[in-house]
Amino acid sequence: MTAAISAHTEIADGAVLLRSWLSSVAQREVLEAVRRLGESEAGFYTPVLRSGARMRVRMLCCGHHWNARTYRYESIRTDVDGLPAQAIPESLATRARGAAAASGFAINPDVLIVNWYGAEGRLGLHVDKDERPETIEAGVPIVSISIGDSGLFEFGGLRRRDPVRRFWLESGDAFVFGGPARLRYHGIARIAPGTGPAELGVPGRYNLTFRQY
Ligand SMILES: O=C(O)CCC(=O)C(=O)O
Repeated sequence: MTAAISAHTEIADGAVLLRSWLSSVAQREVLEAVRRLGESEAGFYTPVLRSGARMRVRMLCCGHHWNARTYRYESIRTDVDGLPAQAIPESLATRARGAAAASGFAINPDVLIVNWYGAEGRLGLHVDKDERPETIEAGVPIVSISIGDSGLFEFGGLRRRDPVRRFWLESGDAFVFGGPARLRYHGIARIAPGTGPAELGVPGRYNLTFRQY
């Protein structure tokens, strides 16, 4: 096995792209953990927003469930099926801590949101601001890990109208944004179907965001 080469790129103050952070073996381990979560009773669902719109991504939350209607975290999936959120697998939490440390941050993740994008998947520009004010003010980062097809990531500023930078998040990449970048707008413009590593056999793109509530 050849180790993955990890390039560390500062995209903005507090925002670090760890290109090829995960080796192909590590990507497979993450994928297996995600598959196990997805096969559990409290698996993937399509969130419906309070506007009634269905999100163009399937989702699964661990640790705490993010309610798409109230934008609040809760212990059971009241907007889905009333099931308790699954625990975050320790093997995944360890990866998040490692990516944060490599980017100059620390996180004790107690929320994991897995997004599963199909070919038409996307996620509009938004800010992750539903975590506790204390952790946001402390600049505790969001740690994002991507597996499967590439996703065109949009990374803007602190205001919606600020210019947006676009770059592809590829399988095995980690992206960490905290400190002054914690409340920047971001989203996924589109997916490039069929670009994921063939040997992984991922149906689309998984993105894992680890947060500290
Ligand atoms: O899929 C991605 O890379 C971004 C995910 C995201 O922004 C989110 O879950 O809030």
